[in-house]
Amino acid sequence: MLHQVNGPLSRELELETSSLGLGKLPKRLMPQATQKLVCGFCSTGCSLTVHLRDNEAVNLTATRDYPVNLGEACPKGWESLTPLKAPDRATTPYLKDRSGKLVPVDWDAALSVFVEKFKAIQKKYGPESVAFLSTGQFCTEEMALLGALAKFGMGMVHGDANTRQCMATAAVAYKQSFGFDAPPFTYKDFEESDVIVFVGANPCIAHPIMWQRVLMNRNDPKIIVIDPRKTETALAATRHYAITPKSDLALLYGLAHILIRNGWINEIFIERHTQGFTQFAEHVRDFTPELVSAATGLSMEELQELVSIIHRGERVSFWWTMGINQSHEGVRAAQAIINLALMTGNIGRPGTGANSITGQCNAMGSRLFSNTTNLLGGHDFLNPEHRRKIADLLKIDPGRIPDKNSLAYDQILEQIPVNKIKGLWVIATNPAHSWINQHDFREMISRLDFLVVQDMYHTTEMAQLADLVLPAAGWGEKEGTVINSERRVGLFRKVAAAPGQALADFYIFKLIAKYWGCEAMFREWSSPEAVFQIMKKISEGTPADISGIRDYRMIEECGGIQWPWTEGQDPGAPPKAGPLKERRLFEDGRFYHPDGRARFLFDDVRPIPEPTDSFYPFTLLTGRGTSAQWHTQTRTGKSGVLRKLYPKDAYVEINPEDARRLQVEPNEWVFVSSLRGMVRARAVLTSTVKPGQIFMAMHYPETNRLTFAAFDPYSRQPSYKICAANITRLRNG
Ligand SMILES: Nc1nc2c(c(=O)[nH]1)N[C@H]1C(S)=C(S)[C@@H](COP(=O)(O)OP(=O)(O)OC[C@H]3O[C@@H](n4cnc5c(=O)[nH]c(N)nc54)[C@H](O)[C@@H]3O)O[C@H]1N2
Ligand SMILES: Nc1nc2c(c(=O)[nH]1)N[C@H]1C(S)=C(S)[C@@H](COP(=O)(O)OP(=O)(O)OC[C@H]3O[C@@H](n4cnc5c(=O)[nH]c(N)nc54)[C@H](O)[C@@H]3O)O[C@H]1N2
Ligand code: SF4
Ligand SMILES: [Mo]
Repeated sequence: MLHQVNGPLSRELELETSSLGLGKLPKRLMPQATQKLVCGFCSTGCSLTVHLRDNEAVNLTATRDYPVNLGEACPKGWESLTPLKAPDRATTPYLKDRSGKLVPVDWDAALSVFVEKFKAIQKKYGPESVAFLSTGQFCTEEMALLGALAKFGMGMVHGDANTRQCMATAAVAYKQSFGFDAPPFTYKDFEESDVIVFVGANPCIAHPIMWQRVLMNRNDPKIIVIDPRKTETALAATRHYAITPKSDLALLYGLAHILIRNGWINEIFIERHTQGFTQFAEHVRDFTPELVSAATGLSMEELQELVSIIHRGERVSFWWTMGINQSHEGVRAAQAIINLALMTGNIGRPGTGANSITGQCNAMGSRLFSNTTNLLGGHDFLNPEHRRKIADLLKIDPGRIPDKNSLAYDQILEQIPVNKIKGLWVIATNPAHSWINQHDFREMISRLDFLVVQDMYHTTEMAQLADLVLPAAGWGEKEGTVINSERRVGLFRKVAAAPGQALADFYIFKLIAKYWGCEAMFREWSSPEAVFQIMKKISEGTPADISGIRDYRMIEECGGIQWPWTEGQDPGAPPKAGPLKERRLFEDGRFYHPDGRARFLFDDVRPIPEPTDSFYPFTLLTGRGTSAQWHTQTRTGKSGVLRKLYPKDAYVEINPEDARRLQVEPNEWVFVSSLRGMVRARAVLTSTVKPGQIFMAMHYPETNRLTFAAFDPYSRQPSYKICAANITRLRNG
């Protein structure tokens, strides 16, 4: 049954379309009885089917015939519609008044102030003095428009995204090793491996539906988990190796050492498809089992056993997530995983690969198209040919494209107190909770002349610091594409009207272009789907070529399409589209470096930045707490159902032995402190953490008041995962 467009939906679309001269409501936006769309939380990219009645989304189910989730969804997915209706949605723009209070204003006032303030800052301090920080959580078309508007239209040079907190390490590692930022796998590999190695990843909590794919593996696979904590995933694994935090690099070099010593390597693959193995073999010669055992806390037998399992596997896949990426030496650790896959020939075949699992629903879109760490579509700001190519495609003056790279996230922040950056525009991220070391972060932010926050809610920690809040539509209230962990381009669809005057980020950017006076540059960028056509052209001839994806309908019909999909490739007849369903990279052994070879890259192991001492004797680990919580909880915190599934208060996991020594009782309030500060949390006694280690979930604002800002030198990703901390009892204090 088809439903009519009712009041609010048509009013909003009218505003979006008429104010921008976008013409009539396209037929495909007309609501239907059900609408499939990709989930807006994690990078798994499940498809959800929204059921509509009288043009209202009334229910949601997990889509059965989608190749990612096959009818499954996790609690966040099931509860996706609830956060849209929260009472603290930003329904108008808000401007800070003289008393420091955010008061509602209309769009015209908001955008006039936006332009006036940012232009004044640029005039006083130079064009580089305004920067943006965006996200991996909205559509690729929105990322592309924002990146182009900010850099080519508004003259900014510096812009980064929360993907720096998350994926920067994997992106740099792949780029250096493979010649392009290209996760090689397809989810089918979870089902086809006979050995599955998870390093610093807890998919039972963080990617529950990927974990379902592991459970569908019929080869009785050996599941290996390398994590200091006995996580939910470790509990379900064949073997858990509880290494000393941040000893991954030593461990991985040690495994390579034993493999080489035993002759358990694939010489043919190494010879034909790689470069640098001899030097690498030389490097790992020092990483003897004795040394590695001391560094990792694993016994020599455990090391031998782990190597034997990898050797005996015919299809070994390696998967890593934040336990590797968030590290002071994350890039080299990720590459040490890549090296293991290369030297054993475990890449390019079913059930193999050196596979980085992404985090947010569109981390991959951000890596390709946000115009932050690289020029649109994986191009290079420093390459004049690339700048000319993009300028020609967009019909703009090449001089408008910056010929230098953006500063990284932490460097942007550091420029604030020294008056180099004075205006900041924060979009769809909440760093006043999620950025490392909140004390420093807030100090830097307080030195801005003007802070704009664009979010669904006016109550986030970041919005509360803003001078101007722009109200954004969220998932389900707009359309566009997102790219999941296995490079699958999927679709967001509009199934609900955004509340009040909130607008899709896409149309906020269009309005800003108009107020800034550069709308002519974006005439062709008239709708998300028009931008998708531009992205296709930009991608042509690159490893992430999507020129063969005709339009949104084709994406829908095929159940998402993995990149690359090149113009002229035969998709088969939709909806069957057999060859489109599951594809992995490097089946021909050719990598993206000009010589076609992957590189072995390595470095010395470096000491951890903040070791424990007698004042701070505990290693504080951080990460995801439950499958019902998402990051800073601005969305998942709005669902009563989800709230029942996780602890209300910040909590700290302590080993019972330590608790006994400190006389801490279960559920007691304790102080957790680090050199950055002290917070209160409830004690949870559990042997999932080892003695001397404690764990806090990132979903509570307390956690990043303690973390220590150290960074990987290549990726500049924060090393969130460990710092030195102490526990004291409240009752004594
Ligand atoms: N429910 C839920 N799911 C999510 C998210 C969410 O907020 N909630 N966020 C999404 C996002 S953006 C991301 S990036 C992913 C993150 O997904 P994961 O990376 O799987 O989750 P984390 O809990 O951050 O970290 C994984 C593990 O790293 C371990 N670890 C800590 N230090 C080390 C170390 O030195 N070495 C090793 N080997 N392991 C270590 C931790 O103990 C933890 O169990 O989850 C995504 N999915
Ligand atoms: N200690 C510690 N800290 C961590 C981590 C850790 O493991 N340990 N993990 C890090 C990682 S991997 C990540 S990815 C970050 C995540 O950190 P954040 O990006 O700060 O976390 P979110 O809560 O997802 O913030 C997204 C914001 O965007 C808003 N939003 C959602 N959809 C839209 C939209 O369509 N448009 C607009 N304009 N706004 C929208 C939400 O309301 C929310 O305020 O946290 C990092 N912080
Ligand atoms: S696993 Fe991820 S993509 Fe799937 S329903 Fe849950 S949050 Fe959404
Ligand atoms: Mo992330």
